[in-house]
Amino acid sequence: MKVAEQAGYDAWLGRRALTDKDQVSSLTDWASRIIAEESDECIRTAAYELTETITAWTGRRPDNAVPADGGGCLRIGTFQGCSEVASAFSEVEMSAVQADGFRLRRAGQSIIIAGSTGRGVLYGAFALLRLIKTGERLNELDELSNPANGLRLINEWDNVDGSIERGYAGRSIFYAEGEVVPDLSRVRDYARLLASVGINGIVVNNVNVHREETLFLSERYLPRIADMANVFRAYGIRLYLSINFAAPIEMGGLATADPLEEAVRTWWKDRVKEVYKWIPDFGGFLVKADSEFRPGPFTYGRDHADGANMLAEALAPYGGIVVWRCFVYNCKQDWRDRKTDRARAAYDHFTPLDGRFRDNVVLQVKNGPMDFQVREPVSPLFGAMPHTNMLIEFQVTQEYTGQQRHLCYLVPQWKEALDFDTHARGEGSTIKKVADGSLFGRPLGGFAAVSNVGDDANWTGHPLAQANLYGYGRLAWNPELAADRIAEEWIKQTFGDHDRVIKTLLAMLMSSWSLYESYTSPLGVGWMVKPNHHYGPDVDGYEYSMWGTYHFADCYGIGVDRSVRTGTGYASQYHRPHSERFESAETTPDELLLFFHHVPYTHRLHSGKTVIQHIYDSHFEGVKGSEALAEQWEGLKGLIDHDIFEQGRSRLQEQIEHAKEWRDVINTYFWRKSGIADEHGRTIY
Ligand code: GCV
Repeated sequence: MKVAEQAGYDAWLGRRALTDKDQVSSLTDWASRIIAEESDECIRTAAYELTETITAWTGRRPDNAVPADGGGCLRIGTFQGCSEVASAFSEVEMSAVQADGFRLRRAGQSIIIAGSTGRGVLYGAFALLRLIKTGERLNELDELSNPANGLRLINEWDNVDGSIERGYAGRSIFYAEGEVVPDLSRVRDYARLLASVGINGIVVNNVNVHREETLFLSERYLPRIADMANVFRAYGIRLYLSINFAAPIEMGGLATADPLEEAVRTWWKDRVKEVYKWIPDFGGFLVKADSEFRPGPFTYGRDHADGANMLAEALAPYGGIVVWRCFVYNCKQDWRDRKTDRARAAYDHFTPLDGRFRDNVVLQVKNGPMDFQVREPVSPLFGAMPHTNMLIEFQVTQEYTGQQRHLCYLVPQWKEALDFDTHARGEGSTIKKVADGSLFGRPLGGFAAVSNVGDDANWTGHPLAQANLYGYGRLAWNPELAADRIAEEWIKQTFGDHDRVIKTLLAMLMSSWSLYESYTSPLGVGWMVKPNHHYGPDVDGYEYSMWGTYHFADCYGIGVDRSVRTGTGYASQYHRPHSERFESAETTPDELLLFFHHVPYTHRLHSGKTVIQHIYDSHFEGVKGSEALAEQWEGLKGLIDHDIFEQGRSRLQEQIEHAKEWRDVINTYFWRKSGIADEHGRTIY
């Protein structure tokens, strides 16, 4: 069977025939004609998507004849390009639609999808299909939707040899054996998925740019990368590239990559010119510099602003941007040193540079100060650089959250970060307002996330991990959406409208993040994973954790003291009241206690339990919870696709076995380490 015909490939865009007869007959009223008169590429794509889906749903292919007798139709277009569209709205209504936004309206027998750009129309088309598929009635349809965030980016960590760094769903869909894949149809299907949730930019190669991908900026690769850009353009998505800061040396043969050196600046300008020759709407560069051994401006005594601004200057004439990552830390921490703190690094490096970045530079900051752990506080950098553009970076691929073998729906985690109030401009200074640029009045901002797809037929390995990709896009468009609403939308579109299926999957998804946390990472401690691949329990295993520097567990206690009074001082990087709250163990929330404080195992939590008892109990509860997930899934037998059912079943069985391993490894370690019984005098084992 071809991959595109296999279970899960259609994801949430499946085009099974609709079963609700009323819905089909209401569709045939207006959807039997689709009128799209403009030649804009995204509008053509929108018309195509609507036509194909409605044909599959109703069994009748819509035509494009203008209705003569006041009959209904589906009319799509922009206010400027289509007078029939414009005449359905007042001036005020039209001006409320921003660049990527859209309006959907019922007008008599017809439905109108309107935007101020073709891309907006495309998003409107996908939104209309979503409404129908989730069972909304369209009689009173009148909806305005603008994205909260200008940049809604997805980052691929794919390498040209076909591997994917932190990929858990097969090989790359973009590259194989050193080339862009000859057949781009799967890339096109990915573009559909992304556009359907509003993604408008894709970085198509790993931030760790190796020798071969450095040459993506050359004619060796640009023609095929331009082919990919063409595919994405039809879906309103601009293509970006990760670059190697040392490219002037490695590719250009220069003796230096010093950003202040004229020859280097000229070299970048020439390369940028070449890229735009091939890809006229190229988005820009993503840069990981002076981080985890990647080259950067530090080698030349320059700073991040010098490096970013040099590239920004080269891109500015073409409307390109530089996305500069803030993931920097000292990998070789000395275990005797309890003051150097990885959590501090991004803030310490970047805040002194506030105001120095050009307007077409945007800093990409991971949601937490460390690295996508199952539980971290938010990065304090978000409230600390009012004169700098910023993107929030999430990790959809589940590196530290079960690697798509365990179920972990991450939208609740992301929501918690986005709703966090930095207090940078008083109460209400939430991170979502920093990211969208509104808090500090910044011209650029938005979301970026590391993708979780590979060439597995169902894209994400675990069939339920698709919900994270879907949820990321929906949240980037509208961070106000509730996590359960997003999950329900996804379930209905992917699995249909069977009540038991919806309720069961919703309950499974919504409980999964805290469940995963319960047996892997007690009280914010994190990092207790096997080295390099980061899967499975190993308390001292993480490759940069020299003698436990990531949790400092000894026979007296556990946790990292990040207070100002006695620790690393990290707590002070937050505005008040958080800096005060995190300063003391008494006022730090339980789930972050060990992130901020080193406490004895007998320390009593707000929950009333001691730390050691919490570790012990939560690991047992985690196993029970995993067993419960598998039972819930069993109840879906016969109600969902057989292959998907079997895929889910085997992942959930694996989750139970691994949760047991986590329980036994972690509890045994701490029982031995602490040498104490639990609070009831029982031996902990
Ligand atoms: C792409 C973590 C991951 C790396 C990743 C890095 C980053 O360290 O383990 O695989 O590199 O984050 O975000 O740059």
